Amino acid sequence: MEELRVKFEAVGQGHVFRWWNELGERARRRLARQLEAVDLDRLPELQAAIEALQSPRTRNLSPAPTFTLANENYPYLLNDAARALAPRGDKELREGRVAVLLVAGGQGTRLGFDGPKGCFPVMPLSGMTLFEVFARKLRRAGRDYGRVPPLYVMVGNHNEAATRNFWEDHDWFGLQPEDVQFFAQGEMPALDAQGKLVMAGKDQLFTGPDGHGGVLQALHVKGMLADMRRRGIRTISYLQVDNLQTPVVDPAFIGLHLDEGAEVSLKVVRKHEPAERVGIYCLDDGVPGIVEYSEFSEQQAGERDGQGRLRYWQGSIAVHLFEVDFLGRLIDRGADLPLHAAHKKVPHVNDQGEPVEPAQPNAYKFERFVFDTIPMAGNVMCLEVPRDEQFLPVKNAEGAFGPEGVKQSYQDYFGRAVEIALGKKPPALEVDPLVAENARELIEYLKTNDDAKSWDLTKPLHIT
Ligand code: UD2
Repeated sequence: MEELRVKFEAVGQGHVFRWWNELGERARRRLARQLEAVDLDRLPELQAAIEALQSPRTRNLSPAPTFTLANENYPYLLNDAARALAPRGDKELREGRVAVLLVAGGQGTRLGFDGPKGCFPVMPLSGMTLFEVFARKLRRAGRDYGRVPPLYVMVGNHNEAATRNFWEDHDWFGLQPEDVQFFAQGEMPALDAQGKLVMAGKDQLFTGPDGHGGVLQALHVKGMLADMRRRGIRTISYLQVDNLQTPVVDPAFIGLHLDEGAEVSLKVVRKHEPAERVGIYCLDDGVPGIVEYSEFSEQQAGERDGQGRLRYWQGSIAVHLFEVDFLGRLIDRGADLPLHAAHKKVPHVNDQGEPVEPAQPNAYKFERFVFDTIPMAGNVMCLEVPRDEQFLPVKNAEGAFGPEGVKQSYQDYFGRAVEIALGKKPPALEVDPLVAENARELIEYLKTNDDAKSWDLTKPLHIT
């Protein structure tokens, strides 16, 4: 213990032992365990991340090349090149070389939901949860491609048990338990304005999830990358748990990715306003990458081309493909993704050891972003996709990306498809992901289903 104390004091962090003498045996052990896990050599890296937040570096940005859509109107068409490559993706799926990685380790603070975000009841009529929507999409992929891609779910320490129990209580939503794996990401401490580690209790250091970029280390440390290799997986389809409308696997996207020899690929949508809170795909000193919305200047975000269109229109929807070999190479060479600092409200204890819930941001939290792998990739492919077909995230408690806004957009989107196929749209609507994942599929299903012609469209319609 003395050794640990000396180490912390040497870097000006001796305050973490402030209440040591008052603590009982168990509390001491708990604190010691936490402190042993802190890599003090990394404190300068945390400080550098705070400095980068306070004085962002000037970037030499330019727009990045992107495969665009042939037709932006409804219903959308990918350009011929993209469509022609779908069979290649299809083959990868049939041969079992694709896995799905769902990141669900965030804290969902903005949504204000007390539980893992994936357990949020999102569907307008049945109240089906996000996790079940993803599981059903996977079952559907199993039907389409003859095998279900294995699912890896990244959770945080704070929601690991709740997430596992939820899946178990629901019998893995019809998936095979051996095809669903959960693994927890790492944690990072927080620093206050004086650069001191924040204490959440007299016997507890504050730590929070290390960002979705923590997935790189977690895949390795928790043996998931090895598991993927054992199963013959070459390509990972990476998704965020908040996006209700994303396909779990997309053969055209996978086909293009392979044809381009990309190590990382991403999907973008056209930003509908300069201030939209999505990362921007662009070139930074000629190198492709995503610049997070918080790190993009207002002036740059608003730049327009000769036709008045946003110069930086490529909003990332955080859907990626990663080659397993590429991630393995990053791990082998000990590559670390950069840390990003954010000024946040962090619960802590005051000088008297009493708990404080701050009303204003009081400390810096640190996260790594998975898209910082993009500049490290040998080749990157970016594909534009239709916004309302593939991007409908549940982010906030209210507004367009709040539960009500999302349910409305969802029903508007599928409602238009019902109207095209049956001539009228119902007052409320839900489509089982096992039936159709997007409007094109729904129109096809309705046009070939004779029963549909006799449905009562004056009442809420639940297509199962
Ligand atoms: C993310 C992207 C943004 C944009 C947008 C699209 C970042 C930093 N920004 O913004 O560029 O593309 O999504 O929807 O990603 N998560 C973890 N562990 C963590 C933190 C987050 O698993 O430690 C998961 C979380 O569960 C969620 C996803 O990552 O599925 C996104 O996290 P977020 O809500 O913090 O990202 P957001 O909406 O600011």
